[in-house]
Amino acid sequence: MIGIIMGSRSDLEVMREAVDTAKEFGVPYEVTVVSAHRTPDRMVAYAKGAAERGIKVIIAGAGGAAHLPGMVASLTTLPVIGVPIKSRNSIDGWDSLLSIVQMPAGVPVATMAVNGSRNAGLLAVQILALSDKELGHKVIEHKEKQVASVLSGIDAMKVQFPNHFDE
Ligand code: RP5
Repeated sequence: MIGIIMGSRSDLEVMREAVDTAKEFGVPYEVTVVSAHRTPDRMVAYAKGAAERGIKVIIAGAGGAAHLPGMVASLTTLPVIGVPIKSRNSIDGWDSLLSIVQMPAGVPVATMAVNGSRNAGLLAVQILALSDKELGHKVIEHKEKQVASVLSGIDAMKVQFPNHFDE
């Protein structure tokens, strides 16, 4: 249901969080390498065939001159979430970020933070949850857990700084 692709196997370290998020929410996913530069024909075949295979949303991570998310978005009507990767050929992540975020009008790519594959996974899950009630409940539970985790951190701080806490 979620197609997770990346420009190189070297991107997997970052993209693993998107995979882990799909697993955590029990959403089926496929994960593979599709390079816009090195395997352009594979990229076209992947993007054109994704919807037919049952993919509902694509997460595409790439570093450096990161054409993959935009090119894939140009070839499909599925929503595409782009993850700029700070790869070894990247200028601190800026090149990847700008390549992905600055899409011209007409071909949107939902761009995450640099190396933000956790949020890419969560956004994909939220998109799927629009038409899946059970998944929607899991998203709500996840949000509630986050609130509880922040609140317990605040309690810990109160213990650490008893006289310096403003309620
Ligand atoms: C991009 O170039 C890939 O997405 C990767 O982030 C970067 C480096 O690729 P490798 O040289 O490590 O294969 O196309």
